[in-house]
Amino acid sequence: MSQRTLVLLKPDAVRRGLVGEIIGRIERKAGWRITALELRELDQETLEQHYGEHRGKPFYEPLVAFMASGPVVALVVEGERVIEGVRALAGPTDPIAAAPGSIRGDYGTIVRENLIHASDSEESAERELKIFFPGR
Ligand code: 3AN
Repeated sequence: MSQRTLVLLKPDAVRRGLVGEIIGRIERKAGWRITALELRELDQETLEQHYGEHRGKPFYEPLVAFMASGPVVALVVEGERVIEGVRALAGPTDPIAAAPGSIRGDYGTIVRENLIHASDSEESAERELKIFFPGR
């Protein structure tokens, strides 16, 4: 089942020079394709749309501030079961609990600064792709 997903390489990944490493892992999965890619700073409106479900949670304000602290790399990735697959490459939210071999498990220590966002379902992917790549 070919799908599309939204991937964001967060400001920590860009600052730490891990963009190539992370994109390389995605590119090396057989048959997946990057169909859009952009380095950009996220404004408050985009972040509020993207993280709206977390509004009111204690980590929301610091999360939005972190995501606005520097450029991110936004990508559209297409391919077989890519939604589940990029989530598996990323590992769980808490990088300390993430298995070595996953992106978060290999490079992260802090829950907020966990390097990568990837849509978690077909519904989320559709919603998030409209926010970041309207018209695609
Ligand atoms: P995931 O990105 O693994 O799907 P979500 O959607 O639950 O995780 O959370 C979105 C982002 O919010 C996470 N990637 C992380 O940066 C941040 N976050 C989630 N839970 C916490 C927490 N308990 N403390 C600090 N930041 C958090």
